[in-house]
Amino acid sequence: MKRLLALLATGASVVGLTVLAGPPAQAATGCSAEYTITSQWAGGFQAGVKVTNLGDPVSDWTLGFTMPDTGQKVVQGWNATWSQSGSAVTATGVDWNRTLATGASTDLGFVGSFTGSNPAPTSFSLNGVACTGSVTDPTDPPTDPPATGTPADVNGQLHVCGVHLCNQYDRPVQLRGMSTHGIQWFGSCYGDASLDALADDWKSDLLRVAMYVQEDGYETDPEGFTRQVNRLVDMAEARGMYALIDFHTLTPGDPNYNLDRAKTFFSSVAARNADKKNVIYEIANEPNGVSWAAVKNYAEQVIPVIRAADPDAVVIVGTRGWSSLGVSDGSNESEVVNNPVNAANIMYAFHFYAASHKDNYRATVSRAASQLPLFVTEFGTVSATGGGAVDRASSIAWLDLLDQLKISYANWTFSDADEGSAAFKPGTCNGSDFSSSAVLTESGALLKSRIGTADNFPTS
Ligand code: IDC
Repeated sequence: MKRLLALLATGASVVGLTVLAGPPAQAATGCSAEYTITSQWAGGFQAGVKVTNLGDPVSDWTLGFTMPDTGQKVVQGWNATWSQSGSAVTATGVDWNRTLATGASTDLGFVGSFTGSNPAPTSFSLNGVACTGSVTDPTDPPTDPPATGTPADVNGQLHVCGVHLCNQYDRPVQLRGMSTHGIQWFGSCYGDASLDALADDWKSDLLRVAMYVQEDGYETDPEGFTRQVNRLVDMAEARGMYALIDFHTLTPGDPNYNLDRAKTFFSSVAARNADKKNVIYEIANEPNGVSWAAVKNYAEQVIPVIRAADPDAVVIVGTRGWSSLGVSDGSNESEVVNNPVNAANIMYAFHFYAASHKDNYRATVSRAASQLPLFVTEFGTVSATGGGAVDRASSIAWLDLLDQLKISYANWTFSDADEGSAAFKPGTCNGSDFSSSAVLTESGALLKSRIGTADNFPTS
């Protein structure tokens, strides 16, 4: 459902408007607001608002609008400080989008609830100046010119800012990409041709390198697997993609079982890749059957090992219940919020499988996203077994939510495994075609279409 509202004003009033340059006799004011409901479910919805300043530059702004139905409430918003009093909603700019030049836009959004109907808001205003007028042509929205260069070139060294992943310009970014399957099994899927396709055709921002520790993985040949991981880091770097180094613990679920291996592995890969800008470390894929306290203890021992060698890289910590922020073990994000890992520049992993994990998991992510830096380092479009049918509706609801919240993701898997989560049909990796639609599964086609849209990474 897409509703567009656009409001234009040129005008006379200077009420509430901060003018940056030169005191004109009458400052030009005006805004357009493009309101879009990106998904809606029983009693809830997500909406995005693109605000464009059509007047003189502002160094501070507050957007106001009115909810027409008394049951409509903003539950949680992003990219602004949101509040609501009765039917009046306000959203005030935050550090990185507080200044809006003439013609500049910023994207805000919120998760809302409603009881009766859910009509589009009315009476949009910017800094108290009512924006009235005609409707913008939705086919011609104002956009920033696309940044040129690869994802790693444009964004450079990443860091965590607030709850977001930020680029070298200190602006939030969302990376969208794919995860390998277990590299001990699917090595033939990760050669030059397939990674060229991932970078050039899929326009993937990242490659997650899933290095299982058990199941014939790292523990059987630490040096060999370390070499394989480094090789894939280099191949991602050569194609301008980020590389997420995934220490793929799964069974046993207590990451402390692999603590010594993790220290050995991460001290080696962090030293070897310290000067690269494209590396992110994921220290435990899916803790399970273990308390958050035990996971936190593991993280607080492994992170210093990484920092000693590579001080500025982002580190991602798995969460309880197969990286469900505890939900799959009957808990929720509060155990992390109340007892966070004692380290800076870290994010927390959230995983889901769209056919198994639905509204209550999405509600958890919506809530947690304003309190914890989240990275969906793995998700599938199918059931948690990795197989079964693609749940299209749930997958799209998830991807829309992640886009709105600017949460980065990697999809399981960029492989030709004989299971519904694989992007390629079985046998594809024996051939040389990784680009045509003929080799894609339903899941692969869906993900390629989502990942391949323009990134529009901010560059200032
Ligand atoms: C699955 C693979 C499957 C393999 C199995 C056991 O798809 O081929 O036999 O692991 O190693 C996860 C895990 C991920 C799982 C995936 C699907 O991180 O290793 O892969 N899954 O079951 N968490 C939830 C689902």
